[in-house]
Amino acid sequence: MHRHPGNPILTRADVPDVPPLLTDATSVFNPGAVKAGGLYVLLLRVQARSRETFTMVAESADGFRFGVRPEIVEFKGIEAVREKIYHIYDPRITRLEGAFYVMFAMDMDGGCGLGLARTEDFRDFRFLGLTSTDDVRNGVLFPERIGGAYLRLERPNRARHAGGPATGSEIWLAESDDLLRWRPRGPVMAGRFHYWDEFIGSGPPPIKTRRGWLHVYHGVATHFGSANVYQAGVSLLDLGDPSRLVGRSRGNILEPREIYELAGQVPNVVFPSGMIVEEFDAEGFALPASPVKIYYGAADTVVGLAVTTVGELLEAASESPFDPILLI
Ligand code: BMA
Repeated sequence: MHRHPGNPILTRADVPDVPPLLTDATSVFNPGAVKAGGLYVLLLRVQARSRETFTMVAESADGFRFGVRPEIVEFKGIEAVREKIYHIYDPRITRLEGAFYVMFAMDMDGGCGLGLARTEDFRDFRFLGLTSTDDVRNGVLFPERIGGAYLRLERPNRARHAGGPATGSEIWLAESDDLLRWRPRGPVMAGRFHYWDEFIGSGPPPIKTRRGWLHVYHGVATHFGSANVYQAGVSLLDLGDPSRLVGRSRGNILEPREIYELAGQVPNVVFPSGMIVEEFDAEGFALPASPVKIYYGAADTVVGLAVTTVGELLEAASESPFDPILLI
């Protein structure tokens, strides 16, 4: 991955005030991304000095100079959820059957849930429902039905860093008939303990290529004394049965190195959450030569952009793993 020279492409200074809820924003990070009507659109996770979390929309004609709209996204209908929702965050955007679906984490007393909203224009957002029953995060929808079912990757939260929030070391595939009720199908990949990706979670929604579903994920190394290090990696899932892992990068493809990744609210974090692939063939497969833009949160404080191509990601996903047993 190659960092954009203008990084970080969004900082708190780019976030307009939306009084009374948001003035002098603290941080902006972990954006969902999509290209819609020729414009690059980001859904931003913005934190205020109250540490309340807001979702805001940013737009750009070139993919790196973004303007943030001076409004807070309202997910209409979310008031139907009976439980108190503390935070809505880390939105992932999937274009599916002509609309945009946004899947996000919802922190509630019972743990983290996955909420789903739909929009056609990034102005009006309709909350469709809480789509999980267990503690789970990093839900990403596939952009089409496979074998008749809607599919998503999700990360059950069954572990915890010392003193940190619940996390997990397995990514699962789940299926649904209506996008609202999901059934787990089985594990897709597991963390590789002692190495870079001990705890894992999906990044942006998968991209269809002729070789399989290209899946960028984050991995957390927890074996350092004072910090957990969040990095990005890539794996490849079988086209017809995405529960089958067919490739995985041995090392990470992006790790905290720049000062804005090493220092901030949560140091040593790159967290990929949005990916835009520019070129597809007539049947909807991403072209190997296509440029790819990956938007990521850096140190839970700013937004970074890293670029590559589909071909480079496929190559990285074909590296041999350290141990075939770990390539489940
Ligand atoms: C994860 C999530 C992300 C966050 C990351 C680093 O568990 O909460 O939203 O960016 O930790 O703090």
